[in-house]
Amino acid sequence: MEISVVSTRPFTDQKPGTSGVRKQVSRFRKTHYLENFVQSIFDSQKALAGAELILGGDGRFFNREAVQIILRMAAANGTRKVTVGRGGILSTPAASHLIRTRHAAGGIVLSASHNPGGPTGDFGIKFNVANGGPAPESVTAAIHAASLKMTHYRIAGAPHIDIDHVGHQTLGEMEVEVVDPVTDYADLMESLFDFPAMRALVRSGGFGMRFDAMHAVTGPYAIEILEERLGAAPGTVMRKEPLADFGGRHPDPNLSHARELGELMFGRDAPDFGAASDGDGDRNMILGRGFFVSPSDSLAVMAANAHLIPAYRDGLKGVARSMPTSQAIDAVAEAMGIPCYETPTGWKFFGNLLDDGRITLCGEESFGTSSDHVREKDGLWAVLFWLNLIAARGQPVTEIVRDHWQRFGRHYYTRHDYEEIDSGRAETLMDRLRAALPSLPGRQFGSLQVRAADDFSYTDPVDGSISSGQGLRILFEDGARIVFRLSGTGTQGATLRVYLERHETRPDQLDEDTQAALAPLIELAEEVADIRNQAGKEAPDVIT
Ligand code: G16
Repeated sequence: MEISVVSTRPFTDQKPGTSGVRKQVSRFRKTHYLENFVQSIFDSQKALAGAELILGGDGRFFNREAVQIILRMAAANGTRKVTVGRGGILSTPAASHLIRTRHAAGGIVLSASHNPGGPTGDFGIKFNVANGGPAPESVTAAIHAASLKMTHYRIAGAPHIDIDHVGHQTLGEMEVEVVDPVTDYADLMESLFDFPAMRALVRSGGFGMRFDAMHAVTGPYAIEILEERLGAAPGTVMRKEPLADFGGRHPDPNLSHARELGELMFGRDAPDFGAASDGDGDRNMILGRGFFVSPSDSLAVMAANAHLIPAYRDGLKGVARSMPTSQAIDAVAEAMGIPCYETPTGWKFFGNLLDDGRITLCGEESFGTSSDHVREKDGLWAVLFWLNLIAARGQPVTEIVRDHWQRFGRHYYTRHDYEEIDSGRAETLMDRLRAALPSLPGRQFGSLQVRAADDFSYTDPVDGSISSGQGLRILFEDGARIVFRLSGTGTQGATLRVYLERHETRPDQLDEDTQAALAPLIELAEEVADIRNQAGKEAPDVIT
């Protein structure tokens, strides 16, 4: 096998964001762009030499080409073995599981998550470490530093490698094993949940469900688990064929992008349970009949009911949420007498807490929840958790959530996204707001009094590492909050996220419209950040 050492020059835009490097496909196809980033991984992660690497992605446009390039580079960089999902496919949670069960030194996951795909869409690459989770900041910083010094990369001259048939082959000294992407993951799910009870529920003629795979990676996983193993009616899984461009839509599980599912669930004769996942299978949306479960509520309900699920029967060690996620889970943790950690946005921050046995369950407002069964968020796991819950409680989704609100109060919550803002203007908006924070504590805005205002900083309780500049918080005396952050996953300009929350305990005030219930906070956010003038935006582009 011939190995080429190819001269190259650094790209200055390969700093991993919230979840790896995400860019437009056209950027990734620029000569040497992908190769440089991959070489940065091999240069900075010495443990990969002589070890096993897991490789797969969400099947979007450029996935197959990228897999071929990475296999040849792995062979040229001394990797002992690469285990790759058939067709180059692995959902993000399935990749995490494989890294863990194979005791691999790490994994490369190809995905831009919920971002659109196709030749004019986005592509992404991220490195996961040996615990199966996204690389922590120390590792992404090392990869970034290596990318800035890049002078050459190594690649094996090899013919096209067959990734479409399960089996073993060699590439020079390196072994390549192609595995079925679904089986191990489906077995894991079966070990966590009460499949007999769930089977009885979905087969009882009185229960209907739909799962929207959004033409993304979860189609084959959902068919195997929901239709084959649990026996749900054929057609339960909608938009089940994975497509390289996701059928031209965003594989983003919310009511705008999972439109047909939304119409079904809010229409006449709606099924009992609806759910969706995203491009790479780590996000989830949960719907009842005519009812949307906010991700933050979903996390809190899961924690409060975890003892009903076989895998969590012995209780939770602790829980965690990202800072902008609502405090609904905090109320549950307090009632259960278990710790609740508040981390920055990004799944990587949960890794140490999970590895150290401090938490069992964690989640984020951005439609992500998971547990210690893997080190990624897990869309289908969340769907199965809810299905198990419905079977165990014998109640529909709506009743489960309303009962929860009666017990813990309701944390009204919304996120307003202002997209494609000029990056300079977005930075200026944040700088001005940051500068104004010290003047806010003690100030009264209508019925709201500011208790504290800060720029969130996190000290990891396990390794002591500090992550600062993680979002601007305005905290009110009654527990309400407004949080401002710039997204770390967008690919065009900047996205300003404004997160708004207040707690309501009056039993007759728990069923209000979310935007109406938060109207005073929404107005106040505009007043303090001056979004209209600073960002040139009259209204948010997306409201979740
Ligand atoms: C990624 C991260 C999540 C984060 C989300 C949004 O999810 O894994 O932890 O909450 O991005 O991040 P941001 O607010 O910075 O855009 P995914 O599903 O896109 O991989």
